[in-house]
Amino acid sequence: MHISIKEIKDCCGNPTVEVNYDGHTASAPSGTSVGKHEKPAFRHSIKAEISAFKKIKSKIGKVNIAEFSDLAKIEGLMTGFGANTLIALEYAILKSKGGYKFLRGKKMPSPLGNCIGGGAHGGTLEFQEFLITDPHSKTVQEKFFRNMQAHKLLQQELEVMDKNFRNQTTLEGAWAPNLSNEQALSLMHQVAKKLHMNFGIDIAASTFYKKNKYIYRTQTMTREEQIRYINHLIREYEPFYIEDPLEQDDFDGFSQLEHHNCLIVGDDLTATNPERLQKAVDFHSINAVIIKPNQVGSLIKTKEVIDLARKNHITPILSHRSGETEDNTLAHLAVGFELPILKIGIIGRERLSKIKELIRIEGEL
Ligand code: 2PG
Ligand code: MG
Repeated sequence: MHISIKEIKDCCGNPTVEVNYDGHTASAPSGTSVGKHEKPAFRHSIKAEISAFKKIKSKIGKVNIAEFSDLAKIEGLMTGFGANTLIALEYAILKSKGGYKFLRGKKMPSPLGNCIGGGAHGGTLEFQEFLITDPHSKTVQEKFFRNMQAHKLLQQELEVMDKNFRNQTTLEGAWAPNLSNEQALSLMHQVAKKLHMNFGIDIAASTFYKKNKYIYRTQTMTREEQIRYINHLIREYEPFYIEDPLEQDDFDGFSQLEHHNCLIVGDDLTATNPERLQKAVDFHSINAVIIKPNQVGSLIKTKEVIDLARKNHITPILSHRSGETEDNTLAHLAVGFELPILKIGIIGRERLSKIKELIRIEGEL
């Protein structure tokens, strides 16, 4: 069987790997706001990892993969590797076995699209992402068109609100205006209401948490102030979704947020790691969790996190990374694992490749 590996660049220019397994190629993404509990993309240098991979590829080729759990045998051979090499290989294997069909799922996710952004992804807002989704349309294609409509409408609104707006975008193709967090929140609230859609935010709070304080451009907040502030934002703007509103180790703080009408989502908090999700369950920290296979660097563990979330009534949400490639495996994982929400961008080839594949799968189903 043919197996090969090569270095490529993701959309942010970061090095990553593309693996070819039996004629099927796949690659792994990487993040910009990387949580401290994530597995590193590469253990040593990417070059060292590529040559180590070449040494064991004949062993990999001999592993018989008849069902998903057989990937554990591949993972057993790759313990010394970083997240990206193993994920790229597992994605390529998954593709060679029929993608979503191999995972036996059939349900389409709702795309949650990134419209406005800041934080580590560029621009002046501290909050990293302002996202939108359409709860009413029936098909993925309609839902995606509605996300595009919101993205377009927001562009027009931003041209009026922000004199310095020149269509700047973040790494994920969201608009990067010169506004305050609350101006952006209020705009999202209005646009979502007008279009009968739901909006959410990824605060990515760890990116502006320094020396036990949340550092905003115009003020500094203690942990208690940040908790009160987030609860105020939930009441005032009614987002349906709020991701990483507190720093990545504050399991108890997450439990003090208002969970009744809002999805309180762990991303850096849980890092797609079964032990960290169990801790979040014990603390009642969250009612939704971000699933990013490259955070944990294993599809077997990713599945474990999804199962554990479901068992505890926590909504699993599959997510892209800021540094994506044009690989479309994410679409297959969303359908194959029947994840209800896919967090993804709205513009940019590396985002559209997943959406197009989802729409293609929808046609097939
Ligand atoms: C996030 C992600 C994706 P990054 O924080 O949720 O939007 O960003 O890939 O930079 O970690
Ligand atoms: Mg996040």
